[in-house]
Amino acid sequence: MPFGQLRHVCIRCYYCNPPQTPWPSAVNHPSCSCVRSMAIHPEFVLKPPAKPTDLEVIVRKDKSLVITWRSTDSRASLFELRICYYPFEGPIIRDSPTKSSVHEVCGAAKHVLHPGDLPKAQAWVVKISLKAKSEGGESESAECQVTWEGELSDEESKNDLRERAWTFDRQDLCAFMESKKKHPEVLVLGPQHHGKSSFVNHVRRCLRGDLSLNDELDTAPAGAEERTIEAKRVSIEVGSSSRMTFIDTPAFSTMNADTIRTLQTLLSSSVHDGARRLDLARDELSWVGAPPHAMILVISLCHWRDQADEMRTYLEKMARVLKNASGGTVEFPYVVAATHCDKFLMECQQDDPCKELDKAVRGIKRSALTNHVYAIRNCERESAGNARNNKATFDLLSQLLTKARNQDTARSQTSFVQRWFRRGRRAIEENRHFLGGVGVGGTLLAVAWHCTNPVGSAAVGFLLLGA
Ligand SMILES: Nc1nc2c(ncn2[C@@H]2O[C@H](COP(=O)(O)OP(=O)(O)OP(=O)(O)O)[C@@H](O)[C@H]2O)c(=O)[nH]1
Ligand SMILES: [Mg+2]
Repeated sequence: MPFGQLRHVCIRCYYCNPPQTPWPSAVNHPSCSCVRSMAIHPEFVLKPPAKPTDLEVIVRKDKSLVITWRSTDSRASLFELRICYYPFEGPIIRDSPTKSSVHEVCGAAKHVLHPGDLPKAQAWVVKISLKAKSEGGESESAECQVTWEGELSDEESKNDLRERAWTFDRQDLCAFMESKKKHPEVLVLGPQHHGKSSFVNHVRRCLRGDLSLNDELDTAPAGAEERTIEAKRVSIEVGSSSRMTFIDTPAFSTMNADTIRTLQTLLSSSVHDGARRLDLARDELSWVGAPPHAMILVISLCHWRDQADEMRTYLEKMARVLKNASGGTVEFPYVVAATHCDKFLMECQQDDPCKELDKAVRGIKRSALTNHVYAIRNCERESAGNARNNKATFDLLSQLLTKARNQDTARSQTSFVQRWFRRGRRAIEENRHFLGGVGVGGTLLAVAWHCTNPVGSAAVGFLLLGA
């Protein structure tokens, strides 16, 4: 009998024609005469089974798919699995996939190999739909989608990274060194578990042109505990003579008055290795040592998608502090690394993941008050390289150094020293007749102390004046 049709059964007889699900007790009539009474039992109209739930896909390294689901309907005896492949950057037209296949499955899982005629190294959007089947017909279809970016072979990846690192060294690092006479120091900052330490590890692999390098910093899956609890400097050799230092910091999870003060301190003073959040919060650090040259703000695209309002407020406050660093005297150079690009694409269920990624990046640009936002996948050790990701990483670094070259983040310190120097000189001029007996050495000592330590200088000034 075709699925979905009404079945004619004896209205009274349960025993001679037992249904798959129990009938109401009123019809359990053992003493019927099957020959006489045939009717349509309303409860026995065959219905399609319920839609399968918890449809999940895992993409393995070889791009085969492990698809699992659950069915709560015992009538579902068979499942129809349809898998369609669409190109990542083309328009997704539902009815015309590049490749599609249909599988009939009895259990609740299926391992599907990547189609032999589709290049594995290319980026694909894969749509999966699943229907349960029974005598009563087909269920509604459960759907899910996975997306991944293209991959480079180990050799291609190495060559691409080394070429980019060489260009970066020759153009951006050299120009920076010429202008500042120092190796660049970059602060890496952002909320908890957004991938700050992973970003430093990733940049190190990219700058060294080797994705098989070990992690320099500890990272961990998101949990309640924060991973990085003290600032750590990682110095990365670029080419044969250049180097760049990245300073990984403990998370800045919220932007309240305290964290804003700590951030202001970080942007106006040097950060020493091992500094914990409490050390960073001490205001007197503000005027000691030169601050970093620039900052990379790390924001996860998945957090941006899931906690949009919270992230928007966070970025707006952060941008305000950065644009008014060192008491409003410095516009601190920064760019944004929008991490977890791979996870964002993999989990995207919209028809055009590429467009969704663009939309997220545009949103981050608006809130972070900069156009310099780069969608990045932090490459883990031994992971496959990707041309778009390599380009985004080096574009970010190049843009950062260009901004840093054109800004003096220590300007407020310079003006602070200059201010004290001017005051000291005025004091000397005004009290020249007292200072005559102390000599030039004493005067210089007083001025030097004056510049670095206001309390000490006041004491020496007092002594000198008294002498
Ligand atoms: N898929 C994916 N995972 C990432 C990416 N970046 C980081 N992760 C993972 O996210 C988790 C947190 O990364 P961390 O680098 O420890 O993050 P963090 O911001 O330094 O964390 P705290 O120091 O605790 O604030 C780790 O499991 C990383 O492997 C990325 O771009 N893609
Ligand atoms: Mg960390």
